[in-house]
Amino acid sequence: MIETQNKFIELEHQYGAHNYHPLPVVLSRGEGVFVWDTEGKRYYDFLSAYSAVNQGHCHPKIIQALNDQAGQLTLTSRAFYNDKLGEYEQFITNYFGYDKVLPMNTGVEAVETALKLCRKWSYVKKGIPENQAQIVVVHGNFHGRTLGVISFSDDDDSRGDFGPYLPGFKVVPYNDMEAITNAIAGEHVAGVMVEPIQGEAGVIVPQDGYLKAIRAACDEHNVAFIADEVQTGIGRTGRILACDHEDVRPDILILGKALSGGVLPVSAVLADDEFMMCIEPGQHGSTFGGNPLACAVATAALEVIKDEQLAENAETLGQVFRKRLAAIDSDLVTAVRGKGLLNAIDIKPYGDGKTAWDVCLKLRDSGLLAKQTHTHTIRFAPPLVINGEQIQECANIIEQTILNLD
Ligand code: IF1
Repeated sequence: MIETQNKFIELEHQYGAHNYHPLPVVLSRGEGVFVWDTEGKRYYDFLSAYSAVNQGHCHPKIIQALNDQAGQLTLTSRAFYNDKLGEYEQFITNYFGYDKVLPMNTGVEAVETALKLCRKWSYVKKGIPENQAQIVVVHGNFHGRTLGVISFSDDDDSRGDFGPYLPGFKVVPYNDMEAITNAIAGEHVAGVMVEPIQGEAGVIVPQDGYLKAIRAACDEHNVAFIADEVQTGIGRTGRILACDHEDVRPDILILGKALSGGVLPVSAVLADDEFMMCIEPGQHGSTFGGNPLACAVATAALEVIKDEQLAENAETLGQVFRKRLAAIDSDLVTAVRGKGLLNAIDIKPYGDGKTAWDVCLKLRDSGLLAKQTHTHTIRFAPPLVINGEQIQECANIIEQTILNLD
């Protein structure tokens, strides 16, 4: 039986780039909070494809939208109009409260788009001298894998041996109000981009008021506040957007991942006309950006979030879950943190140098899939459709696994 799984693993090893080191499990089906491996074993998915399946795997309403559109018209390119994009643009701009949207595909494409938009606005509207625009970013940032974006990463794996790097970025410590507000006041600053909660850095939740301080400094110095909500958005942290926890409205909002419910790559940049109208025809684009299939899927994915009150569910069950994690009676757990259903624990090395990876292997054996980040942290991010009984069952699995680590 296991040889079937090994066959799939060996095929990936032989014919695929080795740019990941996956947990040894081979999945073949997903539904709601569950995934199944090729042997038919069921797991709770506590990664949600890095928060792309907030609505649960293969949500019926989203799949229905996909199927209905797939046989009708999937792609026109933006060389022509179609009967899906305009209505989607009206829907999503009303949903998030912005004048306009620029539709893209992957998260990093939306991040690159936001950075270009910010630079363009700073030259056209703010009057920064050409090629002098500076964008403030923070230590521990993760915004994607393109050359431009890794240029301001301070993670060796993401950045090493990919130079030369894109200039025009100032990196300051995360969650340091003075550092970021001073940087925003600097010369030729066009914008500041942060994750409201840092995902890959290990679910780093900034102090209350951090986002408000950034917003105030941006207002004072006419700097664009760019929020990367690719991972924290669409209900994940207990509000529709993580910025909503501080009632802060970014100037440029970046969405991805769960914008499609994990069905196909859909991302978006939202902004008011002050910014968005700085881009003129021919100055930015994408073959698949805003395709009819993406429009149909993303509309359904966003409707599900509100119809099923998934942000509210994330808020309620996130509190229950963190309370359970904090109650685990083990000195191996050195920290519990998160918001909504984006949570993480830090695990001390144990046994003969075993780390969070080994804990994830044990969790897998107990029917729960999670992934470590940066050696000692395990991120727990189930689909937001999880219910109270299931969150308790999963807390039991995590607790029992940790209490029985050898
Ligand atoms: C990988 C995690 C990493 C993101 C934020 C933009 C993007 C991401 C805040 C780019 C993507 C993914 C990428 C994937 C692992 C995962 C990830 F934090 F979610 F866990 F790496 F940090 N902004 N995050 O988190 O979106 O282009 O991938 O659609 O690259 O290993 P993308």
